[in-house]
Amino acid sequence: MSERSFNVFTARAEQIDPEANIIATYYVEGKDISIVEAGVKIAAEESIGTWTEVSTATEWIVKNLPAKVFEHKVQDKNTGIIKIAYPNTLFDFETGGIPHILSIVAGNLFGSSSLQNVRLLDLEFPSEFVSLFKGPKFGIEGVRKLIGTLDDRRPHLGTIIKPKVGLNPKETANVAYEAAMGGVDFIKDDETLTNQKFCPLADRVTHVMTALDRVKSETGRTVLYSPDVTTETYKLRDLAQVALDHGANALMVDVIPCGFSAVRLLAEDPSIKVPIHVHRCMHAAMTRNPKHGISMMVISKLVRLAGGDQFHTGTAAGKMGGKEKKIEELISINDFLKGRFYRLKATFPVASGGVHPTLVPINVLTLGKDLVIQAGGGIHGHPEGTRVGATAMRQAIDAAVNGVPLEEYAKTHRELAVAIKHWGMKFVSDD
Ligand code: CAP
Ligand code: MG
Repeated sequence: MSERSFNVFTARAEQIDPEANIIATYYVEGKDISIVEAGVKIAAEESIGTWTEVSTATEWIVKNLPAKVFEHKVQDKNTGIIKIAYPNTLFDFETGGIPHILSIVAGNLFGSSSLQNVRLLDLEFPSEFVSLFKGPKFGIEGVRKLIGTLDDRRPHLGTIIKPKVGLNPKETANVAYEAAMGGVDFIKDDETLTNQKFCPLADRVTHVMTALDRVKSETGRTVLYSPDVTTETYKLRDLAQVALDHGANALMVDVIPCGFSAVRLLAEDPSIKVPIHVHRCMHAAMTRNPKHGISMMVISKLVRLAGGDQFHTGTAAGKMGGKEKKIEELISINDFLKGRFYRLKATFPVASGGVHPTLVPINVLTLGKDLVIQAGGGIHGHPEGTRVGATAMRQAIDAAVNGVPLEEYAKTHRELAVAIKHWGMKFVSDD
């Protein structure tokens, strides 16, 4: 690395003002280069550099625009953690928003031939950037107010209509009615269902909401239903309107296929007065490899900025994810979503995927009560059907929040006992 590059693309930590920069933390593995050299390559590529020196760089550019490596921690030879400060002047926060940020902090660098691996671990934003976002419209408190759990603050129970696709609108509504009568607070479409011919969105929402209105009149309970409006950006607002016009009291969108801006478009629209549930399908293409890609912490920060009211972050035990999945990472992500982040409301973390009653205690004990515990197969796969399956899940939640061992609670709660007998007490861990 030339001395000039070192001087242009590095700085001492005390020279970096977090209010004047977006700060990115990366895990890097240099190919026969040190992590500082790897960091300089990233800083150059993502700010003013390219693979060779150019005569056209003006004094102003070199003074004001370079990204700077300002912290590094070697883990092993050419492997370690670096922090890079990207000056606010590099961006137009108002126009560029999240897409533009990502084109820089998560852009060409992933393909650099100088790096064996690189993973974007975290992003820290200046208040100038965060102040442009409205964030979640409802947040945890707003969703709890809709469901009526502001006082008892138990975890919410959600379900995913299963089979994930194929039911017609009436059949979908029957499953929704049974799940709601069994005790679920929240019902979502699966991430692959939108407006297919076998279950058109408008019909589905009409039938499901009629069923949930019946639940309301029979039990007094409000149950949210989030139809999936995942579609092309230019069609998103109209499809969301179709769902709202037919009574939807929540909306769902797949953030990775649609983009963070799709979440923001729905969340920041003042005429959309329902919570936004955000599914993360496709995330594992970026998050699964512990050495390369983008962390769930980064994705979670962007979803909260964009305004997701509920977001899938994973389970303490379930079916998704692999050996690399770390519980402490999941806890830190959920703590971020629930914690203070400038003035933005909190986002409800969702634990879903392979969950059934036996797995409820470990998820509640590990992830806390400000949690949406979701089960698809774990409810609709109960030997006595959906309604009993939902009741068994609610019983497992009650046992967990009251600190009663599940098998003890099952002695006086038949639905739970049948579930435990069916799935066993050996919980399915992610590994
Ligand atoms: C869960 C689910 C969700 C997963 C996604 C599924 O169904 O509907 O999409 O929760 O995983 O299709 O697997 P089950 P994550 O309850 O039947 O597993 O929440 O980790 O993104
Ligand atoms: Mg699913």
